[in-house]
Amino acid sequence: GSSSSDGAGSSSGGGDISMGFAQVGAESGYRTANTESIKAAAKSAGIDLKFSDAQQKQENQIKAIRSYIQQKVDVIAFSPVVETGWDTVLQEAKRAKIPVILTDRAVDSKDDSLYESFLGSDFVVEGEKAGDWLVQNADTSDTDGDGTIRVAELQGTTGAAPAIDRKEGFEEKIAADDKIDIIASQSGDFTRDGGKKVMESFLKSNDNIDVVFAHNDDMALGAIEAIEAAGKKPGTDIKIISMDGVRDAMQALADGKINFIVECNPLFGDQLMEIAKNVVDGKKVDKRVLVEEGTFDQEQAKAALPDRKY
Ligand code: GYE
Repeated sequence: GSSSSDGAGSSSGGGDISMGFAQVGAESGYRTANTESIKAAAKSAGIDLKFSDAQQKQENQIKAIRSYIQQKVDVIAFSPVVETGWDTVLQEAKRAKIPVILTDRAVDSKDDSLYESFLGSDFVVEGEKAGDWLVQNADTSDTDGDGTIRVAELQGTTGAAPAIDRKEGFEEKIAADDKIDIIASQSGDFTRDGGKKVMESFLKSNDNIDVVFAHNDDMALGAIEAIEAAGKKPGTDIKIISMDGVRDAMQALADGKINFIVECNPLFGDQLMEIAKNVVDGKKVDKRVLVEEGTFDQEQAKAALPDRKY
């Protein structure tokens, strides 16, 4: 790294690069898999990783980033819990000449010189895939056969890029069919407990929900508990569309309790370490690096489960 004095002879990659990583939290299966991927990749790349968990609070992430600046790490990476409010701390990093890499979630800033690269999924596309599926499966998704497909939406963390973008992509696609209506929409904060509680309250005030659109698997799994507790059959009485593709949800998909999952892949640790090395070496890196992902229906989930890595 820039502060190294003995790295010149080492071609093993990594050398003594230090990285400060400010994680969102441990709110979901996606997140814990992402954390494991980053820790394992840092280790095998020989990068000295300083890791912090912000418990889904922006102020904690900002504190962590400031402490990495103080420690003069070679590179900072983080997954911004919400989109806005980052300019000040990112300017501090820039002034300290510490490059920043965004992972997983984007920031909403006019100044794109505040970060070197953004590595993560395209959440609008993910929302579109979910919306397309519903439009294509509209007939069987009108579970009470009354001519209207009533969707209850479990949103991710308020202000987070994946919550904003998945909603946008989904709404754009379902607009093609005026029988499809979002009748309730609330944040379950990407947690199982949040999904369960919000679904319980949706079920109390609406007895004709046909479809749940959950912005992640954990909330879908919480919703399944609430639906079963209300005496209904998830996947049949109420169709469920979810996102991420974590093992528990893939199992629920294979078991018929979820109907469709849009994959969101958290296993980009190795890609991140590669970008970090290049950034620290002063090489040019792509400003936007996408993570590859697909979708699963029930049969595809059965086939994919044995090799599922997260
Ligand atoms: O879908 C959700 C997690 O930012 C893509 O965050 C990520 C989302 C993921 O809590 O499970």
